[in-house]
Amino acid sequence: MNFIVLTIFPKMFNPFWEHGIIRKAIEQEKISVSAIDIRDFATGKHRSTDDRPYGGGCGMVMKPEPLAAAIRAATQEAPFAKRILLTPQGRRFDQRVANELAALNGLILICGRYEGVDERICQDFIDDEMSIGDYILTGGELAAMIMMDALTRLIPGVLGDKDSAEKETFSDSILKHGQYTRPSSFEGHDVPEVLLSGNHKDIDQWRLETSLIRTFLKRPDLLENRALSQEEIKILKKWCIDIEKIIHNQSILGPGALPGGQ
Ligand code: 4GY
Repeated sequence: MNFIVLTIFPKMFNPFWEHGIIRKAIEQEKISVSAIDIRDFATGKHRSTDDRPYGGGCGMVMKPEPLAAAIRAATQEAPFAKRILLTPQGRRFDQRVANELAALNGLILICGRYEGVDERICQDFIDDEMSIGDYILTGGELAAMIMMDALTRLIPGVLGDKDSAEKETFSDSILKHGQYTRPSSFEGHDVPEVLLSGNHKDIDQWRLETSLIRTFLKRPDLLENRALSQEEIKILKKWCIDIEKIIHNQSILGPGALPGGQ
């Protein structure tokens, strides 16, 4: 995947590109990255990239000419890349969209600043608008990094094989189970015994069950929008039966009849 970012702050991307998995992906040529400084395409004595809004009002607007020239230069470098403007007005970026975009071979990520970019850029020079969430940043740069980060880890060979297998089973719609490492007892809290058992069938079952219950408790919206597997339906039904048993016993015997009742 070829990422080209257009920004007035190209140096913001250096620390991001120089660390961890992203750095490794660049070194192994799984991705290539470059930043184009929009100011390089600005003309005039001050090389300004912003100007006052027509109609008045506070703040500045990103001028169209330097941005258009920068987008043209990027398109020449990567003719088939999709041109995306980062803005809260865009389509919401989530794991599903990430999976979709990770299959592309190039993205030109356009980072606005000030109060926004001239509307004519949005109309004629971009293919899509994307938002990373309903909040307003001071510029699109952090949003571009978030997209590159989420996309890079989906590219085959960037994470270990073990990780990618896991990605398929859970991916976009269920929360991850709890994870533990040594020591097996930490400040009075023990690692669940099944994880020490060495029984991989039991471990997989435990992981699926805890993933499901977590998702049900913390993010039920994710389950509602999910095509459940046979295995998952089985687990959910088992909980239903267990809960119904508890209610049934209470209604027949009454709470006072149970041990611990008064
Ligand atoms: N949210 N998702 C976002 C953003 C900053 C003014 C246009 C977001 O993607 N980008 O808040 N971007 C604005 C700042 C110009 C971009």
